[in-house]
Parts: sequence; structure tokens; C-alpha cells
Amino acid sequence: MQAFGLMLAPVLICLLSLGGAEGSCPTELGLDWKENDGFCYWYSPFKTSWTQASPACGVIHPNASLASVHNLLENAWIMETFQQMDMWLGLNDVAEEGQFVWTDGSPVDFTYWAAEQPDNYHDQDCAHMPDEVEPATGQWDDELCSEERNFLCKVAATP
Ligand SMILES: [Ca+2]
Ligand SMILES: [Ca+2]
Repeated sequence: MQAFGLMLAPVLICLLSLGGAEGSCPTELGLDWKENDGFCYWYSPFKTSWTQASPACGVIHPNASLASVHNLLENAWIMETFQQMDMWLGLNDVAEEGQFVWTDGSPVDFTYWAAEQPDNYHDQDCAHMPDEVEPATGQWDDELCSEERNFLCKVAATP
């Protein structure tokens, strides 16, 4: 029995250290967060307005916000992982027209607008990654915040 325990110990230590290195996503509510490069992302299976979606991320997890995107690789990963579906992102110019900010407070160090966007058509203030562009490019469009769409939440993975 003791010999069996000794054999198992290195395996357990190995598993524990692997878990620590990967970083982990929230397990509360049993939601299917997808991990990428130190962050976790959750795609809503239902549609709602951007105005409702923004606080909804904070309800799902206290540190989560609508997703911010900071480089082309991250944008491509989101597009591929969530199968080019339409989704709200955190980028918006609700507070001041033309001044886009992320709801998570991170810097706007990367944007990936589609051609001729953002156009503020009928006072659009909320960014989404649309699926209607063929072929889908993952480029963004500003849209009315009252439109109902799926949305993407993001939170830092636990180290
Ligand atoms: Ca606008
Ligand atoms: Ca637009």
C-alpha cells in the first residue's frame, strides 16, 4: 500500500504543476470559458442589447467585462474559436461621440474596423464583430446599442 502511494506521488505533483502553469478560468455557474493567452472568454448563447450585455458580464463574474481586443492574433483567435458568430465587444463611444473606450478600462491600442466604419449611422455607439460580412473578416462595425446580439465576456485567467 505504501509503495503504491510512493509511485502515485510524482504523478500527482506533475498534474498539480501543470494546472498551475496553464492558468485557469472561472468555474462558477459551470460556464464554458475558453482560455487564450492568460484570458478567459465566454460567448453568450442568447442575444441581448449591448446596454444589457455590458453589466451582464459583471453578473456572470465580478471581474469580467465585455471583451476587449488588443491585437490581430487575439481577434483571429476569437473569430475562429466562436466560429465567426456575431457578438458585442466592449468598445463604445457612448459617453462621448467619436471617443471609443473599452468597458474594461484597457487602452484602445488596437482597432480593426471594417471599411467605412465606424459610421455612427443613426447614432451607433457600440462595437460588434459581425458575421454578415462574406467572407467573414472579423472586422468591427459600430451598431445601435439597443440592437439584440450575442456577446463576449472576458476575464483574466487565474495564474
Ligand atoms: Ca458613435
Ligand atoms: Ca456602423
